[in-house]
Amino acid sequence: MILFISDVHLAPQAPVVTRIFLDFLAGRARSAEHLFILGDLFEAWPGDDCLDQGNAGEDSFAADIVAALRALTRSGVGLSLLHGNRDFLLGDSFMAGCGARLLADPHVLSLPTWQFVLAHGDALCTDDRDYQAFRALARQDDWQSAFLAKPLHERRQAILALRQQSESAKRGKADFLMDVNPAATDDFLRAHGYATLIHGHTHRPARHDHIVDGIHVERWVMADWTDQAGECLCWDGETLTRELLT
Ligand SMILES: [Mn+2]
Repeated sequence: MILFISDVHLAPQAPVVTRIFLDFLAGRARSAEHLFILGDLFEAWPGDDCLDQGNAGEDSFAADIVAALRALTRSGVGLSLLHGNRDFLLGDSFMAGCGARLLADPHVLSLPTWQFVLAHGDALCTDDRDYQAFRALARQDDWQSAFLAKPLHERRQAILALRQQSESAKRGKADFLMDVNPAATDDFLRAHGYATLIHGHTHRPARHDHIVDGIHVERWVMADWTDQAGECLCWDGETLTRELLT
């Protein structure tokens, strides 16, 4: 059985979500062959050096999450992650610490009985030009090395400022800007062999039916996690099922 989760948005300020996530790792996730995390596991990620001793500050939040993921992979569960728009700086040290594999976004997942394509989902929100411009910039090696060269506290500040900007911009944004673009999505499904798409990012959980070139393609959008509940998708080899996690 394979499990998918997305948009957990872990943060020290969200203890209930953290508790639901840690329970999930120690419980439900243990019966899976593999867990796929489709981006935005963390609300923010300033760089893997936040895990270094001495940098953790007063709490060891990030290190505790790594330890819990490590315990999962040590128990024999495979773990793969995609970057989200919040945690695209998750790097090699984080992956090694967890025993996880970083996947390119999108990732084609070919299973014996079905073909999936996994994505965070932000790349399909092409109507939001401002965001796409930032995404293109921030995914460049030059930009990332320059950013990571700044002191950790400066990076944390910069991320906070960016979040505030984006929150206030969001309030003025039309609804469609924050969802996937239909034509871009159809092109994407066509380019990936009409595989079942699973993504998160939009926080609009649903199962959409697309007809592309006369072919029926399913698109599953995963929920973000809140203080009320988290969500995983379970593939048992035949069907996908949503499971509520509390
Ligand atoms: Mn996102």
